[in-house]
Amino acid sequence: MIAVQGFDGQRVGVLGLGRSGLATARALTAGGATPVVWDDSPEARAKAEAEGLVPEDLRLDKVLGTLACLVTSPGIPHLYPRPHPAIGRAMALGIPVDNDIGLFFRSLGQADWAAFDTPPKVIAITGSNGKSTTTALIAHILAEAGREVQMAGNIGRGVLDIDPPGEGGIVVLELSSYQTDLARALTPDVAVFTNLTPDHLDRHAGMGGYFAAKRRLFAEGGPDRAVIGVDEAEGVFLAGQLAQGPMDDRVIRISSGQKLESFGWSVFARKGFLAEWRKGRQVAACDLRGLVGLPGAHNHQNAAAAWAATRALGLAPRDIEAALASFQGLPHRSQLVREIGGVRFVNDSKATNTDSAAQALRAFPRIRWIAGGLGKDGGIAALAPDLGNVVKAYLIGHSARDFATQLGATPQEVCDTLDRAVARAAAEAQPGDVVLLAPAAASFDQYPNFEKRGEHFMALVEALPAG
Ligand code: UMA
Repeated sequence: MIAVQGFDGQRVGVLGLGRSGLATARALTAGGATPVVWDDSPEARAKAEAEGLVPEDLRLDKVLGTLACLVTSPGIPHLYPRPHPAIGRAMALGIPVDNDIGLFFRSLGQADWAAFDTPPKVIAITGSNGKSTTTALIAHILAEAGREVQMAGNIGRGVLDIDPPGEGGIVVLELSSYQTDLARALTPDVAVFTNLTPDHLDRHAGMGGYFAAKRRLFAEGGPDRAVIGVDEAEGVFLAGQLAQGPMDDRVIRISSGQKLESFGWSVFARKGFLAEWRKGRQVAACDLRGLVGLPGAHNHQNAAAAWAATRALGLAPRDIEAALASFQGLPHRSQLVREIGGVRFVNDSKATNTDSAAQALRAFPRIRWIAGGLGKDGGIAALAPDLGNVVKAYLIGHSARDFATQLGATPQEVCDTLDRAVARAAAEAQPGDVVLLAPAAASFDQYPNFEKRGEHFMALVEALPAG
């Protein structure tokens, strides 16, 4: 773990005792501070007590008044739609409010780094879509190249939970807008902005606040290199604002679809090929078609971001290319489960909304599409332009009949359960087809979460007879 520096002998509040909160409490103790912990859930408090932590109600002024700082968890609002009562009171009392990301950046550097030839580096990834895949891909490429690498942040591990990095070690952090919005220190060596589409707007009071939260990762004096997706207006603005001119190669522009040839440094993917350009000439290229862990244009953007970030750390194109080929993808995201007689079975259970389902539907040519669950507002109406590759839909869950109506002329069958949908799709699939679970709906009508739905799909596919 990273021992938190700067609070030795002081009391520090920790609000929220999930993954980030518990890791923060341990890291504060390791740094000589006394964590004063609170969670609104009695179960979470009991779990913390079992670890030897002593909850105190952080909503009370008499407790808040004893703190040097209040550290809050990303899932707890500090501004919008309204601050959690403890945070609102702390702000009114003038007590600094921070999060684990701020503590991490303030505590990472160690005196003994001065003796290292290669000090540790931090790569931080933010953006609306593709963050987790890009983070995992960067970590995979670095590990394959023999670097000591650790992954943390929004990808599921509290940042203070990692081991102190050694000589040449690299920390790859996925950062959500909840995390970048508040952190009082944000100083990665390389920062990546994948793309921007509306998300979490209630927490940021709209799109302006959402972009401002992500932009904090690139504040003046921030990263040595900024990798910026320029397929939306916000990315174009950010790249233009950070670069001193188009040839400034501290900014690496990336795109999926655009040719970016007249910049200091750029990496772009078009029609399944990746190209890297530097100062007006092409310096590397890579064929992305056939990469099993990275199907579809959205994954090619992730590949461009990971290529740029690892090139910024000095890796050679041939090493990156080899690692792209061995990347297996993340569970439940375009995950190839099995191929039987020329039919591929792909688990994209994470596609819980129409945006992510659309990306999956564009990624494969002939799709037997398993969809449904607890549909969102508007159902699948927004997917009408993306149904061209669907040979037939197999509909499950609460929304099966609504989705059937919205599909209109697309061949379809209401199967109700995943068991039946997998059996029917497998029986009807022809060589070259992809049986794709991309539900465009939440799982909660039939499963506790999307992971359990994806695991059930994988178990059903594994149980199918071979060829
Ligand atoms: N809590 C309160 N009061 C409240 C709200 C919550 O006390 O008003 C308590 C809950 O009872 C719970 C704790 O706060 O015990 C949960 O805190 P949290 O929601 O911040 O969850 P953590 O377990 O600390 O996980 C967080 C991130 N969660 C969120 O951002 C919601 C994890 O990202 C991250 O992996 C983890 O820190 C480690 O860094 C998850 C996520 O859903 C994957 N992220 C969102 C997303 O990807 O869309 C942003």
